[in-house]
Amino acid sequence: MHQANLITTRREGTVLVVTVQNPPVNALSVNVRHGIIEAIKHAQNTAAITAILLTGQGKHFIAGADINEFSRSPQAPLLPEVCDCIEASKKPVLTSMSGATLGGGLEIALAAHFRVATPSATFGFPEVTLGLIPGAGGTQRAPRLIGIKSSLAMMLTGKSINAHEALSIGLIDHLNQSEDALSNGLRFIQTLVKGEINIRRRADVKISSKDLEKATLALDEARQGSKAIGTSFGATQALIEALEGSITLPRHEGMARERALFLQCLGSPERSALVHVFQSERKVMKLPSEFHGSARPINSAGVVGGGTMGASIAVCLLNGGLSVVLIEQDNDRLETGLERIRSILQHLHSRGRMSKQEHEAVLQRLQGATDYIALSTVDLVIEAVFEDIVVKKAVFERLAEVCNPKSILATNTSYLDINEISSGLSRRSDVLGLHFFSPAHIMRLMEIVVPQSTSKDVVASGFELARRLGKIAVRSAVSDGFIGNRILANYRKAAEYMMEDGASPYQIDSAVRAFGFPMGPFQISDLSGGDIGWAQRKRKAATRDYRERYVPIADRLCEAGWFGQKTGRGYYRYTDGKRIGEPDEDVLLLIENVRREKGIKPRSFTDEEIIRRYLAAMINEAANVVDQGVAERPLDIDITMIHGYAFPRYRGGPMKYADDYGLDKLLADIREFALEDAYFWQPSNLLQERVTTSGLFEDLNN
Ligand code: 3H9
Repeated sequence: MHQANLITTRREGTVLVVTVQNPPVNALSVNVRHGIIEAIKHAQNTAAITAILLTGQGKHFIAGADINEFSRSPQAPLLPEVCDCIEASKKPVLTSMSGATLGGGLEIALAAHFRVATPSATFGFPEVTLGLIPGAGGTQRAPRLIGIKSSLAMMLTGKSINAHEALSIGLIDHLNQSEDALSNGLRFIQTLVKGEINIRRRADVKISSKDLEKATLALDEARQGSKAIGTSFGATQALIEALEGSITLPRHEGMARERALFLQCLGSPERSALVHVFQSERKVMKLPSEFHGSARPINSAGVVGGGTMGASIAVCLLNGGLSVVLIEQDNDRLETGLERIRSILQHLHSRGRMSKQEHEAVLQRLQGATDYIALSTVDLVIEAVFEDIVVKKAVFERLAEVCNPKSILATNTSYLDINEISSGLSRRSDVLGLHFFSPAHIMRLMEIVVPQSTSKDVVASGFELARRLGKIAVRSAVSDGFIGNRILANYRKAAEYMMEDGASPYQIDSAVRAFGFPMGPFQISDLSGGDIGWAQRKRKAATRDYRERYVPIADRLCEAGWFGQKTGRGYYRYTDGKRIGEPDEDVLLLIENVRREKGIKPRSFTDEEIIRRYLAAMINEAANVVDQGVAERPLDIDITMIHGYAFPRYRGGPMKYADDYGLDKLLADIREFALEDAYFWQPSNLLQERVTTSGLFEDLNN
């Protein structure tokens, strides 16, 4: 659309209808801001216009400031000016909203004199999720309309509320029955035109002393709560400070404070990281145009294997509206698998995540069978049996025989070579990896693993399925551990090397948590069970490169039967079934023994060095993964590590973090570590190339 057309105006009697039309979400880019001011000014100067109706074309009213403008220098008119202009209008301004009204969009609505909405409308201040605070008067106008408590609740969480909630807290004046925002707005505005209602400006509202007391209390509570989050969430602190200004400062000073805090957040690394993640989450889901329109319809699915993973994959598919057949080897296993699925569904229902009707409908769509023939009509099969190539190959041979020729045959393997699994099949082009993360019905990440021979429509179908299941899908080529587990294997090794060299597992976990991960690597190992990795290490022992340093500590724990939480002992001791472990002297002794046997003289590590090594190992392997075409772009790594491995979102993912840290500094770190172990610390070719050409990983994202 031509820039000049981002705002249209037309007359309906004496009402000026101003429509924002800036698809896809009517973001407030500079020409929109300019157009709104022009329209408001025009209305002031035209005697025949008695009121202004502001609305949005398409699904959403306005989804906020234009995120793409944050990295450029701001261009006038700025949003605060637009809001002030609306508020100061001598003729009543009404916003009529449908779909999403977010961030700056809601600030526009707050500046207007009246607000009406359709039943589907939602409202929110998501700024904090982007490392920002409302920067166009939201923190000053919202408390004057809905009070500090509701403002805090909306702004601190960034979550949207629906139209009914908005009406109940006084955010909107009227909730219409129909979805036609324009007609609704015109109907409401007639009452204004007739002069039955006076203009109400938020600026004129004074907060009473009783409200002031309550507000101060609410802010204090928020301040206590935000301490737990840590200083990295600068936006949270700034938000509380700005809201405080709405009760302690004269309005113009409150506005000035908000602006200063907004600009401070705008320039922060957290803001840049969070916007990078927002945009990357959308980019990973986009397939090149040659894939468009080719997805096969998927309405029914089979899941082979009713273990923990198979059951939670089945729940995902059922929740996505598919009918599901679970396949198990015999009736007992089948009943156990079905029971697992039913119990997850029951849990979701009892937690209010699923209504009674939905729960009943989902159960209707679930079936079980022990004969593969039950899969003959399904559109998709996901194999989730034991991680053993021989077993998986046998399953796929059977699937190729019984499934209809249009069906997609997927494996949920997390490590195995899918080219090998499908080798010898007559229909290799139908085979795809759909790697869910555990628990599949909760974790949003899904790696879509594409073997060489897979057809385009099968890949497109994988992405379409992910969209339907509400997943974030990342495309990966076949590789040992694909994107995520391959990188994980490397930084886990770095953690083990540090443990053997002198850092305790408790110090490493604590340093990793302080960086922003919810758990350290040894806590995770205890949670997932040490036996899984043990079995894998035994399988790989024969093919391990002799130059690779091997730390036997994990094996020793397993030999003692200490598999982690499930056995009450692992790296930590879990007394009385507690899920938070205590450091264990016996484990420290065991580590000491290993060091003594190997003649390692323990040395101390600072937390800073632990993080430097942990992340260098992560980023270096991630660069290899991009270099070898396993991940398409650095941003695919960022999204995988954030959604699958809890890399702190506000740091933008490992590749974004590396760009911010300095790639030359990172390479220097790796070269320094290589002096001790040149085999492990081989700098990635891609990293070296980026440093030589003074490029960033970010440059490879587009
Ligand atoms: C703010 O307002 C600050 C102010 O307080 C102060 C200023 C002074 N800008 O999500 P979708 C794009 S901070 C630019 O897939 P859905 C998005 O990238 C802002 N582009 O659709 C995608 O592009 P593409 C506060 C935006 O239907 C396309 O729209 N606002 C923006 O699933 C479709 O997006 C927010 O944080 C934007 N603001 O969900 C709102 N928003 O097609 C963020 C979206 O090229 N937005 N795009 O991939 C959302 O939450 C969702 O997009 C929304 C629609 C719910 C609106």
